[in-house]
Amino acid sequence: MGAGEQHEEPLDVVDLSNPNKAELAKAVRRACIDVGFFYLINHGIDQKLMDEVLVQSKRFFDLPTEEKMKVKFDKNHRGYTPMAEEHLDPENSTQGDSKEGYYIGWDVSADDPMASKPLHGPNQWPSEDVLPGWRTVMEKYYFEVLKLGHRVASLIALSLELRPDYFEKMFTVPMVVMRPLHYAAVHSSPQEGRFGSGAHSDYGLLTFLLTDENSGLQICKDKEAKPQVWQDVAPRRGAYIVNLGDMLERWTNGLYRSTLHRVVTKGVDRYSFPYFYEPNFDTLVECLPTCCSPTNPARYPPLTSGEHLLGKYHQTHTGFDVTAKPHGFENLPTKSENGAEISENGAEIS
Ligand SMILES: O=C(O)CCC(=O)C(=O)O
Ligand SMILES: [Fe+2]
Repeated sequence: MGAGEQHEEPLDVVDLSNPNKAELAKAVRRACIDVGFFYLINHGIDQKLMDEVLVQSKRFFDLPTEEKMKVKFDKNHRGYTPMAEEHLDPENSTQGDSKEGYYIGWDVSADDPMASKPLHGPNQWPSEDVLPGWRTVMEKYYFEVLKLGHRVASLIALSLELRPDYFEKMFTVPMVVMRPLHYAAVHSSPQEGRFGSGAHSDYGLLTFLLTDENSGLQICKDKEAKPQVWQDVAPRRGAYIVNLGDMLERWTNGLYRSTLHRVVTKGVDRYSFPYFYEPNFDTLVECLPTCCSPTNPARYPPLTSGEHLLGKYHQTHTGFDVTAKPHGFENLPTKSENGAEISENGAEIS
């Protein structure tokens, strides 16, 4: 196969119905080291609920723009992001991503002291008159997948020879965010720099991706390869496509991979529903004890989960004002000339 050509990548399958935890942890470890992506099956989320959130998501995106703009995303990073608002890979694309989305996070009421933190606050909801029942379905899904996130995080901990509850205390007011997405029925053109989603790696710990039956997701296992080779990841009904984010790559000292991916649309509308499982704002992301040693010292300086995520959103959302809420971080990551991210202390980060 010629350079740059695409072929389908059969991902490892992790079957959560396997009662043998050690076997499961081993399968997770292999997938996380090799690709950073796997299919998750028998995960316990009802297929009907998975179908229903996609139906409800389409109902929202079918609304007139004027109606959607009533819940346009706010300083808390919740609500509607219009078509092309996000620009995930400005270096290789000539325009914003051909998608619209809707951020739903942990609901922190406006009078809660936590609401003063960046990326925290009340969710926005379309009016019940316009979309009756929408909020109920979305909230149900949010909490069901949250439980699944805890199960998989516990497996990740086991796979790293940590206590199964290692990550538990980091999820009391988590920055878990889900984001229904609608991709426009246009043809992406990598040659001309047009993408559904530009190339990126996810920011946080784990992503649970639900998609409709339309293909489009591609991964690039070796981001340094020239030219890059992109492989299709087929949708698989009933399964989640789980992938790891930069925070976990950093936490594991580069052992687990946060793999580059993008979406190339094929002229049909496409709906997907990523669920970003991220820890509390103040969680310290510091090399895990089982991932460094005197011969393999920590490669990244510690930073908080909030600092990490704020920097990421800041880089990719044209409408996100990182200064809208005080955060006390002066060293938000910026792009270096070669595109790698650096923090102000000069360290290159993932
Ligand atoms: O829509 C997809 O298949 C992928 C979406 C994605 O990668 C993201 O939102 O981070
Ligand atoms: Fe992604």
